[in-house]
Amino acid sequence: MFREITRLFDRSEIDEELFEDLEMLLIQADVGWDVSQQLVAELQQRIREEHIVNPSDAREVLRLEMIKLLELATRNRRVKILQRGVPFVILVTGVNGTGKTTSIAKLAHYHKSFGRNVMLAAGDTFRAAAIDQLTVWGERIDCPVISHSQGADPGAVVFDAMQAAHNRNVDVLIVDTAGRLHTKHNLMAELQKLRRIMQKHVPDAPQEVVLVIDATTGQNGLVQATEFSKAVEISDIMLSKLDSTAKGGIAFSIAKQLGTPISYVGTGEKVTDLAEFRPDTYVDSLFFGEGEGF
Ligand SMILES: Nc1nc2c(ncn2[C@@H]2O[C@H](COP(=O)(O)OP(=O)(O)OP(=O)(O)O)[C@@H](O)[C@H]2O)c(=O)[nH]1
Ligand SMILES: [Mg+2]
Repeated sequence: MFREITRLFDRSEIDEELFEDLEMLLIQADVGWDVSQQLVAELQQRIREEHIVNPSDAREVLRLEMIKLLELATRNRRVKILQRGVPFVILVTGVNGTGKTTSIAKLAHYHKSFGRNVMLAAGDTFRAAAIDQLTVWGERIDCPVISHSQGADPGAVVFDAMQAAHNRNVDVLIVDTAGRLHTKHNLMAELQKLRRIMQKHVPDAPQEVVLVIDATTGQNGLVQATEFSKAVEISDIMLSKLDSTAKGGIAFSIAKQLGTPISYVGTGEKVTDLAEFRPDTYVDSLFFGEGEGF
């Protein structure tokens, strides 16, 4: 999709058709109607004000405007301080199937690569398979997993995990949650309960709340993100399955509408398929297929 946008500027002059096609392509690439309009309007204005006549210069302006949009949200990123002896708790949320459990394994691997002591908590007690899946990941990446049986109270799992994290000098505790609580009220109540339990041990836990959004769900991902951010304060977004979509424009809607920083991207099913999100690398990879691994 973005390659087509790049090609759009391979013409001899800037004309009205360029803007019409650009808007259409942006919308098709999941950028969303509002943000697409905004980007086209900004581009037109700068072309006028800066007397730009060369289409390739116009493309560069668009590229910079898109980076700026993503950087606005990135600026909201909180500084994270990992203190020795205090578990840094990461709560991972999201609708079912978005890639939470896989992302937890990736985050665990990421933190382990810095030499941190990582532990996982199987807070998704809804299905036995969810607990097994996390356990298998734990074995694969050599990471202890605290779990109870299916149907157990996630609060009890988190309570045990917090205690175990303290006892075993864990630096990073990552908590899985169920994505299937159907009403927003239940979801809110559950996440708030987990937070209270964590805070009995660590007053500012969870220090990171990651919302996993499946990039292939397009604008629907934005709707989910809006709902979740009403239930719990999201600190970071993980955009998963970017390898499975040719679009990727959802990042711009998220940045604009939510202002929540996208911190990570998932680019495959392996633990190593995680990258830190960088606006410039992201835009370049969309436009030119560059920036391997972001
Ligand atoms: N291609 C690709 N697949 C991914 C990525 N992240 C997760 N997946 C796949 O998406 C599917 C769902 O992933 P899970 O981690 O089980 O998702 P979940 O949110 O924990 O799902 P539930 O526990 O059922 O709510 C699995 O088949 C994963 O391998 C990614 O970045 N790229
Ligand atoms: Mg899961």
